[in-house]
Amino acid sequence: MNNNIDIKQLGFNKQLETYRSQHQLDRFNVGRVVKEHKDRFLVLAPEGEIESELLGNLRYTAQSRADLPAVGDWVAITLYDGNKGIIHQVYPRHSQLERQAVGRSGEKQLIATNVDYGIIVQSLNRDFNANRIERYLTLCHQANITPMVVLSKIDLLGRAEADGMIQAVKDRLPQVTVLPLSNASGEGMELLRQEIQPGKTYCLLGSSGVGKSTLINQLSGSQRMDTGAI
Ligand SMILES: Nc1nc2c(ncn2[C@@H]2O[C@H](COP(=O)(O)OP(=O)(O)OP(=O)(O)O)[C@@H](O)[C@H]2O)c(=O)[nH]1
Ligand SMILES: [Mg+2]
Repeated sequence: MNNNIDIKQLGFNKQLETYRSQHQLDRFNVGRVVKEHKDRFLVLAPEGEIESELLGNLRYTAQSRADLPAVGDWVAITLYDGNKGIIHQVYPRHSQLERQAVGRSGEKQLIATNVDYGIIVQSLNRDFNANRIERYLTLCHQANITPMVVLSKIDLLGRAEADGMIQAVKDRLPQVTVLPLSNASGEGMELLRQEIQPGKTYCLLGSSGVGKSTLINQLSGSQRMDTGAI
């Protein structure tokens, strides 16, 4: 179905290639986890979409959830039956996005790994909350992810009011790229497109209703990964 996947476009870089040869992982196939459901992982590899399971040993030797594959991970796999795979090893991660799990275990829940940029989406309508942006910035910082801020729904405000809010966010976050846009009118979309680089992984962060899914639909054709609301 999805053959000829170019893993370089998915983010497989020189560093990972070097790791692969230095750790004798050339004897395995390589792919990236894009979906996780219970004990099953969907892996994109040059051979296609591979329905994968964990090698038993990997599960038994894992000390915590963080040792098991998550969405975004590069994995060493063996293939069988054309589109099935066994995951033997997880490549080292350069970033790790997690949240505190609900319940008393207190264990961190892994949301996504190897994300390069976190796009913090905040709508400029009445739900706007500058402190919430700060919390997502902290999350990105802890995860080793470069943040960007998208201010959505600028069409719902008058020009002067929108400009004032946008400027206030820019003044408060001088180090961060801040992009105002409207999914409704398309204004600002081109500037966001120009920010998006091939071979990089982006993750949208933001509350329910701010326009993340709508934005993903608009950006079709570029690298993307929907990891749900945090
Ligand atoms: N006016 C206006 N409406 C928008 C804009 N972006 C999204 N919406 C609307 O806002 C609503 C919520 O958008 P979604 O894309 O579903 O929001 P979401 O962030 O994916 O929400 P969750 O999936 O619940 O986390 C939808 O009705 C969209 O049509 C925008 O820029 N302007
Ligand atoms: Mg959504």
